[in-house]
Amino acid sequence: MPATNAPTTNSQLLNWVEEIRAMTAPDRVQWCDGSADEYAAMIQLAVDAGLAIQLDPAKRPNCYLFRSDPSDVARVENRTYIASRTADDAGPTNNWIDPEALKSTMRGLYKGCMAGRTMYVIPFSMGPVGSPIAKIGVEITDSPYVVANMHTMTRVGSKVLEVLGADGAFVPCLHSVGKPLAPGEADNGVWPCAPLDSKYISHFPEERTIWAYGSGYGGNALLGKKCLALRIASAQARDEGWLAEHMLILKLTNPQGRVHFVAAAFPSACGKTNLAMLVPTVPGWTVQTVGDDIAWMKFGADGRLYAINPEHGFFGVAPGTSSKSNPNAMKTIERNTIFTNVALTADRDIWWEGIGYDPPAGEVVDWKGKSWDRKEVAAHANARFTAPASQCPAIAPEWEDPAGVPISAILFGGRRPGTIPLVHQARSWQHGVFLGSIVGSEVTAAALDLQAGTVRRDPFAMLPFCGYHMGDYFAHWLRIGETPGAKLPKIFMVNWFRKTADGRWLWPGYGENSRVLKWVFEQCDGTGQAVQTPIGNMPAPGALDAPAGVSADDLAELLKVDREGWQREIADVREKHYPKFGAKLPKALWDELDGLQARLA
Ligand code: OXD
Ligand code: MN
Repeated sequence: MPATNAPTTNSQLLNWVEEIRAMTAPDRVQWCDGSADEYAAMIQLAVDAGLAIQLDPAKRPNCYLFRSDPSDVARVENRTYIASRTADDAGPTNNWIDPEALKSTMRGLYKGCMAGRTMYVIPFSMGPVGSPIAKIGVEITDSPYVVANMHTMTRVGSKVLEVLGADGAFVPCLHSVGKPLAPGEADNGVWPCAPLDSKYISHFPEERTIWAYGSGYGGNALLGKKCLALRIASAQARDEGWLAEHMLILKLTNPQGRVHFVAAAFPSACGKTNLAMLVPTVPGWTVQTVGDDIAWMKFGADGRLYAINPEHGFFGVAPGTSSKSNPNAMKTIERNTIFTNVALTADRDIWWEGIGYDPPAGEVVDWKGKSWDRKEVAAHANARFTAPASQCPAIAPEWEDPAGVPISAILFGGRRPGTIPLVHQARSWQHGVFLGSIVGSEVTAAALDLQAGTVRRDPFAMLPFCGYHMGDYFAHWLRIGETPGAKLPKIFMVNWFRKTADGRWLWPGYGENSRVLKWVFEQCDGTGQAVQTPIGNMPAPGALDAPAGVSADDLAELLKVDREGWQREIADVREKHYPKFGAKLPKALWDELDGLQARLA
């Protein structure tokens, strides 16, 4: 019986573990303590099963490479469900199934699904253990890969059970790879998962419960990240008056040592991790990292919003990461890192497209485990590194402060070759919510039903991650702005991705983005020089220096109000974007759209 050696007296937890054990029928149950020995044991199991390869310890100590099944390489949005009691609570932009019907289907899948495997019980904290902003989850999984990744991405172990106590609340997170083993069968080098049409990433927001089945990869399987810290937490935040957001958090210090903390939301693939770890080109300024993907923000006694990064590591996209794009990330992954779906070099090191150097001589093995033919990519486009945040050379000393850090500015951005200027500041909180609601990113390659060159709107970068109706989510943001005594952050929209008509980048990006951060800082500090425009405040002439290679004309283009472009933007929002949210789209946002149109006329 599992309960006999369970390291907790929490009866809700014990009952749940027993219920899942009876349903999934594992060979054994193991309670995870979060120790280094446990991590090493998980990795050893994976190595023995032919699922992991140790990299050269002289070059990359304690680093391992995993290769997933080619069908199990990314989040599966079309298999991700928000099973709230009514379809209207999930809203038109989430997949909804009746919760009882979904549970009945999934119980059928879970029945006996852990046969031949160990069931691991992982108590974890999202946020510093015991922080008033943190939340406890418990993940049950049959995957040693998940256990090892959860060690890095969350705080796992006995301390969490102490805080949970005999009657504390936790979010139950159930996960199985969906590949039971017959007697005597082993994985034998084959990444275990289920076929696409039996994968389910299910959320029950009223019950604060997650059931995932069939995928062993990333956000589908490490349930603390997108599932708990965004989809379930966003529903909790709505009910409790705080914010659970898809945002990085950075600390910005000026040459005089003054500090402002900034949170920023960008859709996937817009360089959030790079911005969080940016090395400024402006002399005397520093950027330090608090988080690269998720921010939980609550009001402090002084009326400011305080943010924590609920995560404990980085699950970053490897391709494109280089000493130029992100030197701090490259240093972070020098040791104690799990790599998934990158290429393996002849000298047993990692390699990927955009790493900034050619692979050394000799055979390169691609992410599928085949000798690389140099025709297809060597690393999968969504190959990842899982590395401890504490290893980041730019980690901010406050990153584990249980009180969180006070946020002065919130940035929204996306990849927009035209219209959206380099930076503009919202005129008010309500206008800022409007800007968040129209965030979009250019579709860069024709994919399925998406047409290259069109804008895909991803409001607040939360479209795949909001656990309830997006119209209600906008209303929640507006309500936050009406909190009595609130000293709200200023809101900005940024765009590093402007191009000329013939496709030339207007802005170099990377470290040069510090010039924009500097203006944002000055606006927060009351020293910024700004001009009012119909779209909001923008840097006054001379307030933002052009970096080398950006001509005065380029800068003028980056900072101009493109009236025709904005008219097209307004028409797209009015005709195609806002109608998606139906009657729940707050009137205040229609008013903002009308107001913008009138100011531009
Ligand atoms: C992520 C994403 O994996 O946003 O962080 O897709
Ligand atoms: Mn993300």
